[in-house]
Amino acid sequence: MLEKILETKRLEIANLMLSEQVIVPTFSLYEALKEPNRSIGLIAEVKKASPSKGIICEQFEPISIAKGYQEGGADAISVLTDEMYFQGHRDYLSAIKKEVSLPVMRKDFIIDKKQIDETVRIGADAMLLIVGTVPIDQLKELYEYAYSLGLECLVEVHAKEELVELLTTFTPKIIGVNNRNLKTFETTLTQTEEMAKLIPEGSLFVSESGIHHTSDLDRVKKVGAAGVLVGESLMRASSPEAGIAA
Ligand code: IGP
Repeated sequence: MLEKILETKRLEIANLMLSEQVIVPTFSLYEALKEPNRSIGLIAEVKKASPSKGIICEQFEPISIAKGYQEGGADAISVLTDEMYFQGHRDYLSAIKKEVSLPVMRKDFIIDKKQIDETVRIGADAMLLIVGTVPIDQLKELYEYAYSLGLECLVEVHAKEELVELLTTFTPKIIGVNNRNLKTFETTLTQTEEMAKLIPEGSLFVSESGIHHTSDLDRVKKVGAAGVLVGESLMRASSPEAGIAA
């Protein structure tokens, strides 16, 4: 699946057109996670669909969802911009950025500097980088390039080996542990618990995917997660605010 997605990205990159204007990032994801509204930071995700679940949200109104997240007390917003597999759009991010005063993170498969040039033009404050999508040295270059433009990165890993490889090359300020197994699509918080021990003191870490209950928050908080990234369970709630409250 990942290979298929990356193939699509390479085609998109070849056809990418950039506008002149750069929008300077305004809100820090790092700071938001460091001083969260609750005992653990919440990055709430605007996500219409996914390859594993299909359509998650029928009545998809990205701006009102993001506003609801803000009203509900989220610390940051994540917006899927991949069109082909997640039915996202970069215009959703640009529109949301204008309406909320929280850090907005671009969730996509970023494997080329050109996409980072695009990311600062659509109005993101932060973006996702995924270990395993490009060789680790290249990932480091992308990370440094993003920061040079004022964009923060959440660097995602799926396995212990990936985390070890990452940390021998560079130490991201924000590390995401994805609880989803990319082959089976199953999620388990054991993933976060096992990798937590390897996260360096100076980095914040976020537990991503498969978070549904307050007991899940307690579990990942206990092992030191600064934040969680939640998509599906908030998207399926009766309203974004109600989802966060629950
Ligand atoms: C959210 P969930 O299980 O709460 O919907 O997961 C988020 O972690 C997930 O969307 C995600 C993702 C990604 C999506 C994590 N890493 C990379 C696309 C690409």
